[in-house]
Amino acid sequence: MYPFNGTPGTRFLASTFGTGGIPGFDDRDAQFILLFDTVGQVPSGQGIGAYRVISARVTVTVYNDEEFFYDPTFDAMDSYRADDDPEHVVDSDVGRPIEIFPVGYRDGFSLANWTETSPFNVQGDPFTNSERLRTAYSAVYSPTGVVTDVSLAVRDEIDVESMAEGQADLTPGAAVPADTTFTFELDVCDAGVQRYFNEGLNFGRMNFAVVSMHGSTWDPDIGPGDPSYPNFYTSENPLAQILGLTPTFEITVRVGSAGDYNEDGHRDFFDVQLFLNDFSNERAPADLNSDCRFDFFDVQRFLNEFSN
Ligand SMILES: [Ca+2]
Ligand SMILES: [Ca+2]
Ligand SMILES: [Ca+2]
Ligand SMILES: [Ca+2]
Repeated sequence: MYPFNGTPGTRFLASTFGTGGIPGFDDRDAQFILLFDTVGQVPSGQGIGAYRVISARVTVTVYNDEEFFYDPTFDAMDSYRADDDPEHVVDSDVGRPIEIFPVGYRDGFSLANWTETSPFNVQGDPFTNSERLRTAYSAVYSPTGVVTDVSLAVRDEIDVESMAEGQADLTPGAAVPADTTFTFELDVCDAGVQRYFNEGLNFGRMNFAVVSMHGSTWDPDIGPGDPSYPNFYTSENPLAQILGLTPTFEITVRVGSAGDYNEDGHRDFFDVQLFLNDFSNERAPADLNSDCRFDFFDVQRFLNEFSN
C-alpha cells in the first residue's frame, strides 16, 4: 500500500517508511499489508463474540543489510514531525520501531473483497494528493468495531499505540543485518483488538498492516538517524520461500464457550479443576474477559459458561 507501487501484491520485497509530515502524503506512507486465510485452521462463521484470542504472533524478515537501526520501543508521535515543526520533539532513542496494526478499508472495500492486488486508490489522484486515499490502511479498532485510520496519526494527533513493536535478537540501536526476523507478540488484552480478531476469524481471514515511519531519504544533516528503511521478504519471494523467511502468523484461540474448558466434549469436574489451576497461576487461557487481569470477573464468566 504505497501510492506509487506499480505492481501491488506481486513484489518480492515490500518496504515501510514515513514521510515526516510532507503535505500530500500519509505519515505512514508505505505500508506492508499481510493477508492470512484462517479458514480450515480456525472454524469460521461462529459469530462475533465466539472467539477469544489467547495469543497471536506475526513475523516478518528483513532483506536489506544494515540500512536502518533497531528500535524495539514506541516512539512519541511528535518525534516524527519535521525538525522545523514547532511541535517536533527529539526522538529519545536511536532508530524507529516497526509496528503492526489492524487493517481498515474504504471506498467499497472490506475484509471480504480487498485482495493483495487491489488498487491503492479509487478516488482522487495520488500524484496530486495521496492523503486518506488508500483502500486499505493501518487502523485501530474500538470494542464495537468502529475503525479509525491511523495513517495520518502524527498530524491527526492520535497518540496511538500499535498491537506490538517488532522485536529482534539484536541490541537496541544496532544496525539491522539482512535476514533478521522481527517478531510481533500482539497485545490481545484490548477489547478493540479482540473485536478485530472476532471479525477476521468469523470471516476466515486475518489481515495486518506492518508499518514504520523510517525516513525515506538519507539526510546527513539529521545526524544519527536512519540511513534508510526496512525492506521485507514477501510471500512471493522465491528465495524467502526456500529459506523459510516469508511472513508467518501463529494464533492460540478459544472458539465458543469456555465451559468445556479442557475441550474434551464434556462439562465436568475436570473443567473446573483446570480452570482454577490456570486462574490461580495466572495463565492466559483463564483470563476469560481478555483484560490481562485475573479476578472475580473471570471466575464469574467461567461459572456462567460452565452452567449454560
Ligand atoms: Ca523507541
Ligand atoms: Ca527511536
Ligand atoms: Ca471438559
Ligand atoms: Ca480478566
